[in-house]
Amino acid sequence: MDCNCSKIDNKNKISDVMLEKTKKHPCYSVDAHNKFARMHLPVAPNCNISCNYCNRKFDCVNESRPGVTSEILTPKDAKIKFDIVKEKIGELSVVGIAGPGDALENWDNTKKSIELIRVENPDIVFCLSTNGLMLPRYAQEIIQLGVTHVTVTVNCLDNKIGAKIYKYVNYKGKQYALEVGAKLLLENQLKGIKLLTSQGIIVKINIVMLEGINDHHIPDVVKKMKELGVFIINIMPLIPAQGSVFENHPQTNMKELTKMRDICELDVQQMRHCKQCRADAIGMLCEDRSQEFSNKIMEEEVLKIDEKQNVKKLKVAVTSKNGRLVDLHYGHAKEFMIYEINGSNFSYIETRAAEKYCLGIEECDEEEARRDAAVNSIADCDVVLTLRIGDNAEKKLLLRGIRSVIYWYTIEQGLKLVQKEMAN
Ligand code: CLF
Ligand code: SF4
Repeated sequence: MDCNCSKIDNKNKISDVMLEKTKKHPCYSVDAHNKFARMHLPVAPNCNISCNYCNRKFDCVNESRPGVTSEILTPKDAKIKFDIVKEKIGELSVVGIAGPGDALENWDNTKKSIELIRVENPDIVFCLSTNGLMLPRYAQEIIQLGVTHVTVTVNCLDNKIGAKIYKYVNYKGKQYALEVGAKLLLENQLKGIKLLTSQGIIVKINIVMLEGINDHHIPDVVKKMKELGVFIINIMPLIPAQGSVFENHPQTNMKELTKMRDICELDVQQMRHCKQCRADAIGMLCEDRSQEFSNKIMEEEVLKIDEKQNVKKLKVAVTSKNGRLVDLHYGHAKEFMIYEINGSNFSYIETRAAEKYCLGIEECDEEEARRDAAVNSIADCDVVLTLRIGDNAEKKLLLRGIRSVIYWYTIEQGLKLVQKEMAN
């Protein structure tokens, strides 16, 4: 089947750049679905609404099939995983954030993850999926961030129907139940979608088809979405999730679903190749490779990379008066700030008391026991980063395998110097 991208009668103006990107998006372009791969980053664990078809033990049902919840990644780990996946899957064209909760309810993680990847990968298409509650709040930031494709789940336009689908909505610190919550959610969805489409963002609408609840109403939803200029509609079957309010609700009949898509196709093009994939799905839509990149395997991969780069973790004892600068003589230190350097990263671990042994004379000749106490307190360290140090103390440290690095300025810059010196 050909990609329909260029034939779409959207009211909003979609630029050629956006259409080109869309041709590489396996969900938005049927022609791309077996040529390009997508990768989901499971960085969004929290959700702000309660859908009756959802069991929080599973990934967000608005975009996924109920199953085992994906493991959460930090933005930094998501970037590492992306780098590894990109190296192994040449067809990778899209990075999406689709849960396991709501991408916008976890905005800081969503934003950070995309920022980290985008810097080095300007050609990647960024995509996210949301229930739409926070869209008016974040639409502008989404656009600025470089996200070009957004999926919003809109199940109805009617508050009474909404009350049968949503138990509550948490918004700005308050909880709104049933019809009131549904009204708020719907208003924000419509406002947010308009904000996106009017600025050329490509929007896909997911609708979960619920027998006897919203099925008769879906054509109206699609007509409204057409008016708002959405690009494509994905009517999804309900797969009742165990433990959810709808666990005994009938599964959507696939014949009825096809009929509904045929009816709605007259207004907006329909997605018919959705795989309801996991929040950590990786690969072509028809071939999920997420198991190849499970967290355990990723840890091993990272270890291999570290070994390859001969990266060794280093512990550094820093002498500082104010906790920001390396501005204290080793012999005057009453305590040491301990940092760990791991590859190009470093982190503060703790502050340790050290018995002060020098009374102010640079070539300190205080009694051995007090010097030994200071060395003992940092015996597990590889380096001392200090403003100055006497020869005797330096030798004593060296005998224990601890190198001294003399430096004056910020701790951060000093640690970078240690990294550099120890790498040579
Ligand atoms: Fe992921 Fe969703 Fe983006 Fe695709 S999935 S955030 S639009 S990159 Fe695709 Fe998976 Fe169906 Fe979603 S097959 S569930 S439609
Ligand atoms: Fe569950 Fe997704 Fe609904 Fe949130 S938006 S309650 S995660 S189905």
